[in-house]
Amino acid sequence: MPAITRHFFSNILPRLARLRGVGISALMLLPHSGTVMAAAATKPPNVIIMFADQLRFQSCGFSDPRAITPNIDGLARQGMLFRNFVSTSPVCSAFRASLLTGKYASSTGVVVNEMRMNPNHDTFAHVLKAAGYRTDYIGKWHLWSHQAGGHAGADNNFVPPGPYRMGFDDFWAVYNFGHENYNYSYWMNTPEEIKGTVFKPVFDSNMAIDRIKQHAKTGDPFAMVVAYSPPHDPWAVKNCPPEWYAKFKNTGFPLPETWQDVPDPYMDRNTEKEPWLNMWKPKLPDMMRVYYAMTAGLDEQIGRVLTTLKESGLEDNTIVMFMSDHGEMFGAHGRVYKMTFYEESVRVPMIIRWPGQIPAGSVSDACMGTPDIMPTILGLCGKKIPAAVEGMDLTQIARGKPGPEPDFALLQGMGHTFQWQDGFEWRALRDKQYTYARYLKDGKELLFDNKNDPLQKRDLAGDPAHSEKLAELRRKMNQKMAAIHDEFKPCSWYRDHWIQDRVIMRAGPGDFKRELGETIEVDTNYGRIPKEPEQKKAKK
Ligand SMILES: [Ca+2]
Repeated sequence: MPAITRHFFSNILPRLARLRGVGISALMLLPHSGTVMAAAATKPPNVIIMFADQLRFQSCGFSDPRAITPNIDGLARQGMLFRNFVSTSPVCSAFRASLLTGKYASSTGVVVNEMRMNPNHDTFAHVLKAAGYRTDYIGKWHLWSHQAGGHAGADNNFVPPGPYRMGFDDFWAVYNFGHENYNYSYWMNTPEEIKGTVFKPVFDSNMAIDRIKQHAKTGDPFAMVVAYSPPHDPWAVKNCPPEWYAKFKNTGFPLPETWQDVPDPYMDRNTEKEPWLNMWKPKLPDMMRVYYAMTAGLDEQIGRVLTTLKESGLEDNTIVMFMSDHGEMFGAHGRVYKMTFYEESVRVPMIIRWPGQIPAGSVSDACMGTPDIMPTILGLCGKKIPAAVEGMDLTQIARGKPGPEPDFALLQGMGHTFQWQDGFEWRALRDKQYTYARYLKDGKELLFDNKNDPLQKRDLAGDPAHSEKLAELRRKMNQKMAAIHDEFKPCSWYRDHWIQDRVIMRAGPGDFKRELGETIEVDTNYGRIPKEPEQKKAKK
């Protein structure tokens, strides 16, 4: 363990214990650990959710022989791979809000990045906490912010203990922004910054490992999220582990087959032609090398967590999920980054492992999307799903049995990545064969046959032979949107109707109301930490 982390734990853990009013030794002897141990046979399963940031399905070892991800591949061999899983709103914050709540972005109100989530949702952490679980969150939160850009420091990163932690109340080591992997900060239970300089996934995994060991001692069931930062940009060589970069130094990364010299005009950033040709085009191959190196480095750290789980004797009774918040285009269709319905952006790995319960090495083609994760977690744990949840419980599918599954995944592009700029909104539907998409600004429709054209080279929307299919998918998408109160508005409409000072006040279905706890009044000044002069500068 690197020195910085040893130092970190010797300082932070006793401090945390004091905050909770108990010593470290008492933490391990909390009530009912004995009875839980005795009832090991019927013990509730633990849940560990590990997810990457920007890792597409197409760049994992099980899908690309160039990738080095033995631990992610191993998870897939030991569990179920959902090969049609899509990130419903492929951008950081929207994904995270859906993951926690089981709702669409149109119902969480987290339509663009860099806002503060409304606390009046019931998350899987709330449900499991009420059932006696310890709930831990480590890594990137991205659901607390008061401004777009310039968001370093406590005001946009320190989430005070309480309702805005959405039920993750036991261990909290979080940041909201930043993808510098060797120079970063975390916040725990005070506004004090905790700085780190080891490869960031090492920092995350060290904390996760420590928590697993503690949970193994107390015997309490736990649910833990580890939200890793790689392989998100910046893809500079200095931002990835040098030993892993060396492994990819001579690997070929040609431009994608759907590369185009003209950037996609529907893209929210990077649409200037000059840098597209003179910066992105020549640099993409080496950016991909860094991306694959970051992913390999991340995989190694995921492996350390899985090894600890095994050595702690908790492997058999722990549901492990691995996924990513969205993918990466890398030049396909004239685009970089995410925020679009194309395969490289929405398809991400989704693996669930639970030895003896989920058939090892199985593959599901269910049309699973982000809102289905939360109810599936609760279903696997045998817990009641709150009524406001919009996703589907895929427990039966995960157990390898016939069961209900969605006919298709609805995809929502609610706006710009983080600004209130109109013109980038789209909706799409993806079933086991087709992707149908529609832009808001001009009504342009696209249709791809993913089965026969997996790279989506041929848009069939204008093909008379597919006009019936187009109409059918259009109708299904409109029906689904109506059912969840998704009115498909321009991005600025959401700002004007749902949001106050980047704090979400309501969303498509109306005011938020908790089922499992007290609905609280939202104060936009709550938890703010004024900082001069940045505070003034930030006001747009
Ligand atoms: Ca992300």
